[in-house]
Amino acid sequence: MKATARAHTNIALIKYWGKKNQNFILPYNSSLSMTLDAFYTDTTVEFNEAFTENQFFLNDNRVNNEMATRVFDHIKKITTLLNQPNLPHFKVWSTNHVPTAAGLASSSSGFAALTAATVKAMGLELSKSELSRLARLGSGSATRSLFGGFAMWSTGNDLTSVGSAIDEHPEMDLHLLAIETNNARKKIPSRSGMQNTVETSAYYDAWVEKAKNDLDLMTYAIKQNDFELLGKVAENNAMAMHATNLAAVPSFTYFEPDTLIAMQTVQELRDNGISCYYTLDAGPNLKILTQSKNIEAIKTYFNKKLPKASIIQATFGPGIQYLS
Ligand code: 2P0
Repeated sequence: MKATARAHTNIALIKYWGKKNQNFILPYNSSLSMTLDAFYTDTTVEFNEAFTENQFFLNDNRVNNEMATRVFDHIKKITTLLNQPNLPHFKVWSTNHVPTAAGLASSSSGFAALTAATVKAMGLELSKSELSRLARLGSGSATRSLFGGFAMWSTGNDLTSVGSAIDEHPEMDLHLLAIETNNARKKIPSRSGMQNTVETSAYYDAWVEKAKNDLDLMTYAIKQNDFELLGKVAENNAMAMHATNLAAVPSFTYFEPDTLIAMQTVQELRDNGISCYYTLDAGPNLKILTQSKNIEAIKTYFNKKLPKASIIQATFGPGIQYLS
């Protein structure tokens, strides 16, 4: 009863920001993402009668904190929902191939890989959609990491709010450059940040309405293979999400001084005829969306403007994979 799964992280182009149900992790709005090749998590789960306790190892180190509790709770939820509540103790080994420098959250790849490895170790085979529903109970963004290319997570109820593939093998020439200007742990976790915004921001309802419209535009851009439209909609959607935070009580932001410099740098590049757009999540590091021909020019310009920043490149990654 042992299995290993690999899941890649994803970057949301239409953001998930706020839950209508916190127990079941049901979002107010549907979201859409790009799965990334450069960043992934490998997770092995083993159930064994010989084990006397549950254990979690992250990057080869035994972990015994609230992160381990979240992992154990997730496995217990899965075994209960799949009607096998009396399995033996288990061990989980997880390796994150998500460089800290990328400033990307590993909870999307982490809970997708954990879910797939747990179900396979139980000897069961579920569809990606069924796995996505279970992954959601661990972390919302994990729903999308079961799928490669462009993926979507629909709002709905416990059974219908799942991820799906929009295009697992997109033709679009699309690359992401993660600009790391700050590698400190984020001050406001996304879970509490989004909840505060739902409860107090005067702009929250407007955000939900806008996210719906942006999703339609983004789906159209993908179908038309229109990079310019995709970039514009992604950038505008990210800024709208961050605007809801500024209007929360108390107000908060993930922007740092270098975030604003990086945004200005993207604008300067555009003014110079180099097509690129940005998005950013619950942290200060900008992610640039661009196409092959512009990558070197963007790197060179950023090296001048923000010489201390490290830049990591990615493009489309695959959906869930089983390594054993
Ligand atoms: C996203 N983020 O769509 C958005 C954009 C951050 C900003 O999903 O509470 O770790 O575990 O469901 O998935 C980060 O939130 O939150 C996130 P939970 P999660 O990618």
